Amino acid sequence: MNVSAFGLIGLGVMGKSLSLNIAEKGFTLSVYNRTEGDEAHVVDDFINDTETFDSISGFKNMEDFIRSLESPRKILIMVKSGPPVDAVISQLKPLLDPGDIIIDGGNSYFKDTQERYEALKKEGFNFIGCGISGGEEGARTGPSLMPGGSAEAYSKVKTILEAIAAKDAQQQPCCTHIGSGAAGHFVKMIHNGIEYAEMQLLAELYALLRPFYNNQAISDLFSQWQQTRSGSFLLDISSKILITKEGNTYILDRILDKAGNKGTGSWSSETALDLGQPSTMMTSAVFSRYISALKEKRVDLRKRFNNQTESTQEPDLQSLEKAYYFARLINHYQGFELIKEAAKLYGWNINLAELARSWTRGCIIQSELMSKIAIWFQSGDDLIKNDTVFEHLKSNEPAVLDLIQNGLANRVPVDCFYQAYHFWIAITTENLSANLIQAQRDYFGAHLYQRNDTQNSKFYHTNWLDS
Ligand code: NBP
Repeated sequence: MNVSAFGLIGLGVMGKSLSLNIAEKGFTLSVYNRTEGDEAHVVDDFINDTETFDSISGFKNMEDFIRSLESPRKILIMVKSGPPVDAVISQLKPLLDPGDIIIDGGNSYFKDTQERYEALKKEGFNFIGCGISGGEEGARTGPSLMPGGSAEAYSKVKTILEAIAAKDAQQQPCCTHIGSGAAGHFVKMIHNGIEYAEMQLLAELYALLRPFYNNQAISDLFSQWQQTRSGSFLLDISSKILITKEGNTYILDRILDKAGNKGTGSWSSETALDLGQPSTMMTSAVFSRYISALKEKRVDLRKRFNNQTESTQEPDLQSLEKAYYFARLINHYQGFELIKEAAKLYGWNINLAELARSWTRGCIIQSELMSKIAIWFQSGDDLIKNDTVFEHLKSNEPAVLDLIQNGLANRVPVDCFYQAYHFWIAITTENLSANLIQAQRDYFGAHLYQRNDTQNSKFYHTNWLDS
């Protein structure tokens, strides 16, 4: 029997597209999907699909699938995160040999990945948690890949992963070994956290503009920005979404304003809280989605306003673009700081310039800014201290203030812009009011405080009631 170079389990949206991408790059591939219930025909349908390549062999029996793979076996699991991943791993283990490589390409929570990595290592198997971004289209034509696990295991799958990945402006693959253990799934999670805030900023701009401009005009404005430093995949698709019609109606105008989520934004936010990192923008973007979900309550409360109109002050378009770039700088800064902190804690040696480079194509947060960040990281890993970044933030503070004031005047919530501004003000303030917090803590709980009139780092307590 001919053996395949690679195996893939899970012919869902992503699995099918990745399979075609792998085959197109000239690798022989075995694919497996379970055959429960309605899924009995999934493999046959895929293999019979006109686009399917001869180099793909389909299997409905796991033993046959495993036998069809060359050694060491390299198997990509593309199933939903959580229990399905463990179910597939349990099915695989008795059939595998030591040294075989399992890759989880789903959006798994990084702590699950770390546990699986350690447990499988003890049993002699290699496990790579690989973040994949780009959606269905990216998976088919070239996603951004974020593989973790051991460098040795990565070296055995590098050729295939790099072949299917998107290529950056210099034709280098948007795939780099991120770090050991769960590093790959960790950075994918933060990628999604950054994505949440990037999406929310665009939604807030749309909210500020729509009382004064129609969809076509907002789309035109976004298209203009697309040609500038503000260009990005998300800006581009937003510009297209704004003018897509169903008959004579814009589809956007018919979409209920209740945002869904699959949890990666809240995972990122929880992680920021756990690591003591002020990732305020992604967290605010998550909360904005949660508030949007309270549609019935919003409709109910709104009725008490007697249809009073609110938007009267037109926003200044130049300020908007400057404020947008400002807020995106803060968002990316916060995201990369969170990655740095986790890398320190978990002992991952993450090359930030390489990571940013691998996000310049193929993924949802690819942008002109990301290309600049990849270069800026080559001369230092503290983005906010970069002269260009700092000067931009400093000089565009008034534009963000202007945007926020416009939002407040028109009663348009702009939480994410507000968080960017607030963070910038706080991070550049020498004396915050936390001395009062420390005093309160010491007053009611004897939690101690440090003093600013000594050079030592000792902690002090005051008997407040006796003073
Ligand atoms: P789909 O829901 O389209 O496909 C999931 C696949 O998992 C199906 O083939 C399903 O088989 C299979 N599966 C499940 Br669910 N439980 C299984 C089990 N216990 N044993 C065997 N197979 C099982 O998901 P998708 O959109 O392709 O996403 C897959 C992963 O990739 C997810 O973790 C997702 O978060 C991640 N991801 C998705 C995107 C995207 O844009 N969609 C982007 C990046 C990452 P069945 O056919 O029998 O139900």
